[in-house]
Amino acid sequence: MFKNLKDRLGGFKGKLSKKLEEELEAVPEEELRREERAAASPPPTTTKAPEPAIETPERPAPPPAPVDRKAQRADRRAKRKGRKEKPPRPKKEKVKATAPTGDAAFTDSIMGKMLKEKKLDDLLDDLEVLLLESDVALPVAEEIKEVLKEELVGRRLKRDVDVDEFIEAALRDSIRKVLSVDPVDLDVYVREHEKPVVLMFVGVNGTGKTTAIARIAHRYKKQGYSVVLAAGDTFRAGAIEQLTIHSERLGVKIIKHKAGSDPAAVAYDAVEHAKARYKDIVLIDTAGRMQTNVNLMDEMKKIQRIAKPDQVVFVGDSLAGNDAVEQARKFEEAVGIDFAILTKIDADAKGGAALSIAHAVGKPIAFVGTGQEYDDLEVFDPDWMVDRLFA
Ligand SMILES: Nc1nc2c(ncn2[C@@H]2O[C@H](COP(=O)(O)OP(=O)(O)OP(=O)(O)O)[C@@H](O)[C@H]2O)c(=O)[nH]1
Ligand SMILES: [Mg+2]
Repeated sequence: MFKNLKDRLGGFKGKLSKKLEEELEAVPEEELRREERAAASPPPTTTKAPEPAIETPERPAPPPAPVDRKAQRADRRAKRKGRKEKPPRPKKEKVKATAPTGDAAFTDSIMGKMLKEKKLDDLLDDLEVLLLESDVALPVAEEIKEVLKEELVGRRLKRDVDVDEFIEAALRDSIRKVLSVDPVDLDVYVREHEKPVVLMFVGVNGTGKTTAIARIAHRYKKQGYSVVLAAGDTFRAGAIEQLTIHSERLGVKIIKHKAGSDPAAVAYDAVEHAKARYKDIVLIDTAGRMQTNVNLMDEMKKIQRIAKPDQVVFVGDSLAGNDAVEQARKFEEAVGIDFAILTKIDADAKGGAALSIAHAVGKPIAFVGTGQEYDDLEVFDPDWMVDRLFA
């Protein structure tokens, strides 16, 4: 899952942290000493007190014991390369329970590591390219780049920060930000909403709508709800039979009409049935349709007008990458989607759609399909995605 994107992000992280390390090494030893002495006895000033983030606040003269900086750097390089043999440790053992990340990783001290904007820009362009190659939508790739840049430009890292960890935290942050739109918790929604809760599933052909419906039915049946399926794909041969098989396996009611009949009427009947029998949830299947087919998009609008679903669920195939994002946009324009389910991520190496849909459409991904079984439906949230990318 997301292997391609994960590997590339790992490579980028390595390059960026190497550059940061080199920046420190580029500062001549003599200069570092001078800066260190200056920081140890700062000139008297009438302005505000030093901030707690400063690495070496108001230490009295004499200057601090010289630290074996070469050894420190060698140590860090060796750690990066995963070498077994250890270079000589610096005299003072560093106590680093957890490396500072985010704002805590920065210092106002002139001794910190800083990456010049030009060098950073070049690296961030590499990041953008690798994201685009992983099918991340352009505005999303740009946003990730910008957020990361804001985190880094003109700021100096404390010397004891583990650069690798710091870069990973900054990358995680920037990705989490683009994934964060108002989340949806369908379990809470179903629990608190007036019954029946009506969900209509839309998307292009073969993305996994019918399978997603079966999985959602399974999920909520397990939670004790009564579920009704509406066989609203009256168009594709075999679609009604496919949903009927799921209803039998799952032991849930199905409302169906003849093949070729009006899908809006099927959906309406299912909702009426649920109301009359006090059922909790109605799941409306619809035929797959290309977002460019005006007639079929109009037919979908009619189902929506008549069945009045509480939530419209866009089902996207993660393997479609950027296309899935474009489809989501078009369905959003046509019927206004409430959230997305992204299927087949078990087979998706790129991860672009998963990263892009929420930001591009402004609607969250609520679940992802992770395999072929009824249970292969996982709740999606930004941390879930970020953890998989950096696992
Ligand atoms: N690997 C994998 N396959 C999936 C997943 N979800 C669905 N599929 C497969 O995708 C294929 C299409 O699934 P359907 O549920 O029939 O798709 P649909 O959107 O209803 O298709 P149409 O009704 O033709 O528009 C089936 O073979 C499913 O088994 C998933 O999360 N992972
Ligand atoms: Mg179907």
